[in-house]
Amino acid sequence: MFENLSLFPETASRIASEVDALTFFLAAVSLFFVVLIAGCLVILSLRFRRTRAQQSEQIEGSLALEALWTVIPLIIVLCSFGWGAKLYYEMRTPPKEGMQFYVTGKQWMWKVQHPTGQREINSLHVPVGETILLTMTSEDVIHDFFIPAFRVKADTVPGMYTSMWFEATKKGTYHLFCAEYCGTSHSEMIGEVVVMDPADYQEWLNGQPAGKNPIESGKILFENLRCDTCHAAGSGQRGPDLAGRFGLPARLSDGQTVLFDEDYVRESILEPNKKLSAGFQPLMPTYQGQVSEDQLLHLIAYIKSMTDSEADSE
Ligand code: HEC
Ligand SMILES: [Cu+2]
Repeated sequence: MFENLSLFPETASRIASEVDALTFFLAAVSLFFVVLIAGCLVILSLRFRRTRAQQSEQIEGSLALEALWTVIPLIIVLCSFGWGAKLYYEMRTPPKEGMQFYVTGKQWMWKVQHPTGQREINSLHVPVGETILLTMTSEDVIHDFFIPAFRVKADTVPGMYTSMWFEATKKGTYHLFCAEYCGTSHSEMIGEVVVMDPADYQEWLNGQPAGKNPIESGKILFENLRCDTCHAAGSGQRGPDLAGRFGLPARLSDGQTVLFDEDYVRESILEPNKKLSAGFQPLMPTYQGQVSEDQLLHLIAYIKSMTDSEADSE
């Protein structure tokens, strides 16, 4: 009966209980001081009210007191900061290994693609106990992907990628919300996250039209768009070798270095001349308007998957 009335969302991911512990700590500290200060206020007002004509003793200065109410709050605040920073770092640093999902926000729906290629809209099926990595973007305006039961939430921003990760610990169906006002039907941009046994998840996947997985789709695009004419493996090509580059620094012609990540690949495809790769001419044509957000994600997935050994054997 109170299912929809709960004051607190369910706790269904590995990070959730840690987030809650910090929340409760902050709430407890606040409550303690609220009670202390309000209590003192009431008691002292009663005790020293005018009609009783009782005078309190004036304290002109006390080093001990000053030190005490400086040091104690300082320690509490530093503890909260340290704890919060540690947790934030943990939430913001995706593990290296995990199942890579892609999420695209669009007025007003969530589009999801599974590592094996299956797609769904406004729902996300995941196996319990696995690390789920989400690479997210938006096709129009800023949205925000929010799963309260997992205590995870991140903006999806047009023109760039954000990432998020979680590990679901409890089977069940949970709310998925858009938490950034994004237009008329923002309130309908909702969905559900279904956490299943790995075997059930596999069965669910088998029941969905699979198509190609993002890496395969990316490989085909890479050939169809003729990227391979300039980016074939080995040196001496018109364009730089892309294999084994992902996640490493890339040198630019103006001497700067940038991280070879999702955003850099995206920009290289849409605005190739904005950041020139060191030692190369601005020969690459722009693909602006020719590739969709989905296709960009696929190209990125493929470039990410290219390893040196694979390129050598080709
Ligand atoms: C006509 C040849 C040509 C084609 C076709 C081409 N590129 Fe390029 N690409 C280049 C050159 C030259 C550079 C280096 C200069 C620059 O940064 O613009 C480059 C740079 C890049 C970079 C940055 C690499 C680095 O080392 O910093 C990426 C990523 C990239 N291309 C991806 C693609 C993708 C994906 C396609 C197909 C959609 C493609 N390219 C099509 C010539 C090409
Ligand atoms: Cu939205």
